[in-house]
Amino acid sequence: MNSTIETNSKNSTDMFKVEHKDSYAAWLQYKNIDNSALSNEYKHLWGSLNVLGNSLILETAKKELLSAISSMLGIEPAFAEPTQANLVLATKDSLGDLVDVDFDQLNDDGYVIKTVTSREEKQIFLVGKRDSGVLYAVFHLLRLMQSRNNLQQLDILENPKNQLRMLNQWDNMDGSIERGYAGNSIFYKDNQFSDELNRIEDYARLLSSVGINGIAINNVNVHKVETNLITSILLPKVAEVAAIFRAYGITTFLSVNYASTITIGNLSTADPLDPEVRQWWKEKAEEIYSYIPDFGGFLVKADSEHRPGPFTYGRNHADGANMLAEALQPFNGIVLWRCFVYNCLQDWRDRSTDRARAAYDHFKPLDGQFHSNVILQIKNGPMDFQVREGVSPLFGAMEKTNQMLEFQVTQEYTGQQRHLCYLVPQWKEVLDFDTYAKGEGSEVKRVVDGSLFQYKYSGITAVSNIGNDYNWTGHTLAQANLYGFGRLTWNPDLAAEDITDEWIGQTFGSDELVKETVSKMLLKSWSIYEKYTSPLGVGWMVNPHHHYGPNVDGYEYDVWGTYHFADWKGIGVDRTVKTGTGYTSQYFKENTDRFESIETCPDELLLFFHHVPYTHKLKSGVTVIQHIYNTHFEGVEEAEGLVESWLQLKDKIDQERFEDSLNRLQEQAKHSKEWRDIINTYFYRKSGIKDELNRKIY
Ligand code: GCV
Repeated sequence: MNSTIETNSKNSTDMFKVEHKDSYAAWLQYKNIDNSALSNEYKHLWGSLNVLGNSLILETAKKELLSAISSMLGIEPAFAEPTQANLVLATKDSLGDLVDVDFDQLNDDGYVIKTVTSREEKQIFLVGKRDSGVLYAVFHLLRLMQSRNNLQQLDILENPKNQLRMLNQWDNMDGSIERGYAGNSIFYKDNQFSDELNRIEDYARLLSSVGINGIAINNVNVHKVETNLITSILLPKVAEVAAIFRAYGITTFLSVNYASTITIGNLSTADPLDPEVRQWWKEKAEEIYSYIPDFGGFLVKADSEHRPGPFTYGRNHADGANMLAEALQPFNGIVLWRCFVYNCLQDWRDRSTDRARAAYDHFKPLDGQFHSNVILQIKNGPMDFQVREGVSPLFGAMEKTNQMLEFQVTQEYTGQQRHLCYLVPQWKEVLDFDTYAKGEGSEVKRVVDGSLFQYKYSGITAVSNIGNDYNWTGHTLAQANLYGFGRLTWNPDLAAEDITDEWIGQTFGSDELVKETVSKMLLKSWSIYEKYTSPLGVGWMVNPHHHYGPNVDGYEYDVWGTYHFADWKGIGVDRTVKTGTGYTSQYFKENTDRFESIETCPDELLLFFHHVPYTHKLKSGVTVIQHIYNTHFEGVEEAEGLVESWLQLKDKIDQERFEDSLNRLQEQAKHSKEWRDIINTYFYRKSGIKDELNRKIY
């Protein structure tokens, strides 16, 4: 079976490139083009090259282009004068008057790709406002080539919709990854930095190819060892990693321990209003920037799940974030302050404290109090990356405070990369959710791209799903989640189907059966996973702590709690204003009304918002209990269908990727039965209501 194999040897990256070539290359396959007509056509277009300007990123762009062309076409373009070269790479500053580009239409990372046919030879210009745009243009062109597009006449203009397009690594320095499902960290091993820098560079290539421009390289739970990342002991190593990412247009950030002043600073307090504490952070920022002049800033988890924070000192989160923001300000650094702040030890019987309310309750009153270089980082839902939950009502609720959205690419609650669960459709629903913050058309995507309230900083980030497995993501098909996250972050308006096709074409080639089959599998997989796991938005029902496998009453903490409030009569969390926790009032009126009423609340979120009897009839016409039975039977059948579909591709995909995925799909199909049986039995015993179709419930 694939995957977490021993990767301790120094040369594992080099070995993977040879022995696991296709798995490792992910979507940057650059396979030889064996269609000779097309290959000749491309060769003619790529005969010569000129790169105008000098910079690290332009060097990267050239390197990527040359290696891809050599691998796909077996040629090395010759150098030619800018007026003659088939391919010209240039920035606003270096282009001169070679071709007409309206730079006012481009944002900082934007680019154009333009064919000019007026000269003797056809020329293709890849022009960015800055060098990062040129690199993105190169990856765009290579995407087109990998998908075997006609490149005769190109006229493309692209701007990323989001300014910050980031990933968060939850990697610890001992080499483990919190919620990692693809081996160990590529960054650290045995409390040291890894010396396999080429692996990090290959990761940078993958990220840059989909437009990612920032990365926080350590876990938001910053333990003792990682607190030292901001000391002179480890900063030289952080700088080495930052240099690799810099060449790919990616800025490096660190997660910091809020109480660093105590842990490493010899102070007795971390009170954000204490002058000594403030001074300590200012000096710390200066020191960090002396190693990494373009350091991005700090990512902070405070007052959450036992992490320290300003509450200890009777201060609020604006006090905490602003202290760090002040220290970073002189260097243009930013603070990514997480809103995942809640009391994990709360007793759920006290219905006035609803975890879903926490982020809004803590942060909304602070709107306008944060410095301009603070961004609030908000998880897509108010709970915790469930297979289905409401969208966080904090989006759009803070007109005067920069916001960014946090997704989870790593599949913590969605099958841990042992089950197929392609999350692009879920993310699209979140991005398209209308907050009504400024009336109709105030979708989450417009909040976090900064356009709704003209935020200074904003964007989308996510917890990464990669590790040191030879295929990066454990489940080969989970590579699609990383790809899709990047593409969607670049442009949230891209259709899920198009992103999926792009990924398949580049990863597996252009065979129609492969394309059609894999696309269907991916696009249905979230719904399949939802069917056999927790129903109708209620969430959880997973084993506590590791979050894999069914456990209906599973609860994390040593206090009273279930997440679903099921008894013999009914199930669901009453979050209404009228009779419940009042959470629905945190939305703007249109959504409050929609979710508050059982009549208008969408079926798929019914149990997230309401406690109802098992006999309650859904809009679909079936009762809640019958829905639970039906979907759990269907989910298993469909999970089995995924195996059947994949088997059709046996001779069309290389053996390793075929078998790796087959093993995982088979495990999923088997495991889905366990889910079905445990959930169905639990609710049959609880409710005493039989399945109308008399299927066997164990
Ligand atoms: C990094 C959930 C996860 C934790 C994670 C936390 C967070 O609770 O289970 O592993 O901690 O979210 O997002 O901070």
